[in-house]
Amino acid sequence: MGDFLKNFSLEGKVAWVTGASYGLGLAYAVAFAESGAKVVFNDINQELVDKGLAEYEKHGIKAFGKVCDVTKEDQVQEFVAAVEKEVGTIDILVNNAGIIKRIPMHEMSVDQWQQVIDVDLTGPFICSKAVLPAMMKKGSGKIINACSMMSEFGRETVSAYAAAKGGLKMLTRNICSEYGQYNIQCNAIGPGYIATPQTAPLREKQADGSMNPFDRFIRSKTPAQRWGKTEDLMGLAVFLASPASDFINGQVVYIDGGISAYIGQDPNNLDPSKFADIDESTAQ
Ligand code: NAP
Ligand code: GCO
Repeated sequence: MGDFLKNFSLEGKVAWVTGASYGLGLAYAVAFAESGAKVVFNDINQELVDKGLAEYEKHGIKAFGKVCDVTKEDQVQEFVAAVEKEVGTIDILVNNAGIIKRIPMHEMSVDQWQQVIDVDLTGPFICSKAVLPAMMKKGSGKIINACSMMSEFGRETVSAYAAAKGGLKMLTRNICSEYGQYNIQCNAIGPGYIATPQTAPLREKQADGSMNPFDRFIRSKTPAQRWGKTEDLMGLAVFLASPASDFINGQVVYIDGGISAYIGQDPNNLDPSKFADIDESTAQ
């Protein structure tokens, strides 16, 4: 095989994944490490950072982890300075940290709204702003944002999250527009419905042991009739972090099993016996 595959290597790169103690962030970081990168990550408290370090250790990865709340600019600036001192300049940033609050909008408090906007939209602004100067000086960089189906579609009870993820799509396009001249690419991953702790409530069985109606709904909207697994997204994350994607900029790449292309079928027509069951213990 020729040298072409080297375009997908992250050898010698420093990759920062925010909120990466578990879930999609952990999967992205493991993929980056296995592609040659040095992985740095933050999470909201030491317990989660320790949990993440242990998980990386299980994968044979010596990660750099530190407590940092992405909504606090002083903590983010301190984190970036510590990484630059102890690991090196950050080449790749994945703005993965995120929260969701599922509350009917007319019942949502401004404080609840603001918490979601702060983490899901202002956090990516703060973290991107912190890494851009060094990327501009270096003349290269990759910023990957965690968009969502809710960057395109709405649904009941997720108004703040949809507004944040819609805004994050435009922030992705604006970073592309303003910093492409420095050979910095900013794109977004747009996952469908992936089995992680964030979506676990949507799969919880009902009191009588029957399937959660939302679980059945999402399978009826997905041609493969299954939820995504975190490993389904690892290849795209490495691609967008690698030189192979240097001419892709400002794009949201949807990795949703076909949800955004499919009108869906009657949930009552589904045959649960054909479902590829999710092992919730692995839906980390
Ligand atoms: P998750 O399981 O909820 O993990 C999110 C991580 O971010 C957690 O470790 C969380 O810590 C951390 N975090 C939250 N607030 C933070 C803050 N202020 N500073 C630093 N870290 C913070 O989420 P996920 O399912 O892996 O999703 C990861 C990203 O992809 C999110 O942005 C999500 O919106 C997006 N996404 C997920 C799906 C999906 O189906 N799962 C689909 C589309 C997009 P705590 O445990 O303290 O909250
Ligand atoms: C929800 C889910 C979604 C997913 C994801 C879909 O309540 O509808 O949590 O928002 O997290 O964003 O792409």
